[in-house]
Amino acid sequence: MRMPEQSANGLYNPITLRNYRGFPVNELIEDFRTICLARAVDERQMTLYKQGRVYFQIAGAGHEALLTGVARAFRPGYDWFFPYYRDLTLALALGVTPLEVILQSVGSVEDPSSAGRQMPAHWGRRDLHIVSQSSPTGSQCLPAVGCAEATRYLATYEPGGLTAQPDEVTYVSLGDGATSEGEFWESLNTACRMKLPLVYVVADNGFAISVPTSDQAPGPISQLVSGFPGLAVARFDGLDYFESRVQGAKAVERARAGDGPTLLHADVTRPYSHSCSDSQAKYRPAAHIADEIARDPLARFEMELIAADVISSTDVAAIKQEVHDVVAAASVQALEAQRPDPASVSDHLVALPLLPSPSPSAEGQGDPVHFGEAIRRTLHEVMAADMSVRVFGEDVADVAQELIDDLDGIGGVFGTTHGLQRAFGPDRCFNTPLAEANIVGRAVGQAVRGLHPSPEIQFFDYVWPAMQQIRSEAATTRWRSAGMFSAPLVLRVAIGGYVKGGAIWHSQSGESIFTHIPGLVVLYPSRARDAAGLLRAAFRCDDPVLFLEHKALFRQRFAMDPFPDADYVVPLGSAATVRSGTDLTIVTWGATVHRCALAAETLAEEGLSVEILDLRSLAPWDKDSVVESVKRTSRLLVVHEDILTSGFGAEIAAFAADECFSDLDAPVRRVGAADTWVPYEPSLERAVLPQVDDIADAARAIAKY
Ligand SMILES: Cc1ncc(C[n+]2csc(CCOP(=O)(O)OP(=O)(O)O)c2C)c(N)n1
Repeated sequence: MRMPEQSANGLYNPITLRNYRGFPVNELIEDFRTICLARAVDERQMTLYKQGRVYFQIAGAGHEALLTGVARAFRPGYDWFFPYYRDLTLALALGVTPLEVILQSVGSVEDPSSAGRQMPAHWGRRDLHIVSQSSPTGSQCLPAVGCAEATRYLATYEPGGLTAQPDEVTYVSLGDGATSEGEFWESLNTACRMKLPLVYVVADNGFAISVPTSDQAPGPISQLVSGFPGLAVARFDGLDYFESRVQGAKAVERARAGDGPTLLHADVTRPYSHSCSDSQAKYRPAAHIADEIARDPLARFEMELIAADVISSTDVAAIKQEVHDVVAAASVQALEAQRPDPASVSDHLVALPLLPSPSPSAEGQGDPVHFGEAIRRTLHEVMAADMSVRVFGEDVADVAQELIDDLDGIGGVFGTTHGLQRAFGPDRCFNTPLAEANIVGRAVGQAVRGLHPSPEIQFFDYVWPAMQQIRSEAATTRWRSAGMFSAPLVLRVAIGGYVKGGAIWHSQSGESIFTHIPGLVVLYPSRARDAAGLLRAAFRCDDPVLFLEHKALFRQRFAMDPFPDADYVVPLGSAATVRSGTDLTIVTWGATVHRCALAAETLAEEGLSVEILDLRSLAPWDKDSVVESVKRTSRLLVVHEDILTSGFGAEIAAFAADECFSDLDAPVRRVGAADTWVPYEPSLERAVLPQVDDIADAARAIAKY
């Protein structure tokens, strides 16, 4: 072959336009260069780690041929990518530069993926559609499904002018070990049922840190998934660039054509230890490691290209020297690059909307409506105004679409979503599998694409399977990407006890577990007016909101209000004064607001004037109103339904100890549920959850102090 010409961007482009094995040789040489580049980045980062100049390192070696081959079928900035940490070569093939990779490793503020917040190999670039990555293995699969769903919805409805290419494909990758995660299986369920344009790449390097694949599962992943209807599955040698290219192209073509998802199971190697923190010599015989090194995909590709006269060994040497120089220069530049300002660590946690306090005249004039009805009406209102809002969860739809004219439908087990499917169609209000991670994870993927999903968790007691998606995906998206991505979603969850017939798995509280999550807004209304006003506020957030709906309030007369006017929007972090008083402040929220009001009436008869603040919003919460009230009353009682130990009341009490100490004439007290589970039998439940008498007794004790 003739010597390649060096193009302006430094790539070696052959003058000849011939193909080899059906592929243009210039692409083969470009991909060979990308593989060499990835290897050079790995090696440089290992050196930097040994020199103590980066703090973590994880290699992409062994996966390079697979990823260059597969990447060829995708279009950066057009398709969408949910990679994992071993995908260095994919990132480079899509357009991430070696400098950007090393900027993240050194923790520079110039790292475009996370501004120095995330460990190395956590990819993310908005312009290339590489969605910011988290670290939990497998959790990316569900947002990837949501992203693929969003493609379809956006291309069909173009809500608010937002659109998508109808033939976009979503890429998601994971290791063989990560396929053991439930989220992977929950994602396959929906990918197949909805025939989504998704390509799964399972890079099987035989190990999950030290655990061999055979210890993970009863068979290879391509065999395990073989029963999924509509899933195309291919197992192949991921060390073979050409085969990877063929399989990648087939999968992408299938997805683009609307024929559904494909799972590519590629056998690859891991010549280096799992990461810099691992030493594989402890669990892999030397001969085994040597064998992997001998099967190096870089060497194999190189030998084939030389043997086929696609490239000469002189070209190879020149390419290796060129990428070495590029990486060395990138390394020097990254080491000199600016580090983040420690004062910025809390930037990009949330971007709360500034909402003015509504005028009292906006509180509404009409007939009072129940708490649950206020939520139902607000959902109708929000969905009518904004096509990007979609409501989904277990039983939230009305009825099978073909029966919609014959039956009334259910619309949620509490009826709060009743009529949404009828009014807005099955693409906007629909049932999901009975799988909470699936519900929230798909919402995250849709939110990242600009939609404003509103997933529902039927009972707070069943939110736990979704915890990873709430905490590790939704709540971290903005922070971990330094504001490049956000995950605006309104997660509605029915919570609480004081309902006959509930028990340990239908009556628990636990809001403090969520107020402990930076990046999550937590709202907790206690009456119809606030339910509407806070739900409206929730949809104005560009961040995830946990909207807690107390089950015992849905049909209570005392929680009824006229449905407030559309401009009644409750500012986040603003408490409501339920009752003014001078002797004692009670801070509370949710179903204990009414119980505190009853206690206050009794106490008033005894001459004690109680002020009640309903926080309504727990993250953020209204510190100013608490300080202001305690200044006047000098006494503080915090009441909540959640168990006492580590309940949110502990946070308020600690805050008061710091900020209100000089104003207090008595110790701050708390009333909460006993530190046990909520039982079924009514007298047992009464013994656990705070009652009016408990509140009154605590108030008297503080007043007497
Ligand atoms: C949910 C979760 N559990 C544990 C870990 C720690 N961890 C990081 S990588 C890894 C092994 C993953 O192996 P595999 O999926 O096969 O990918 P590979 O590293 O081999 O490419 C583990 C256990 C994690 N990041 N997330």
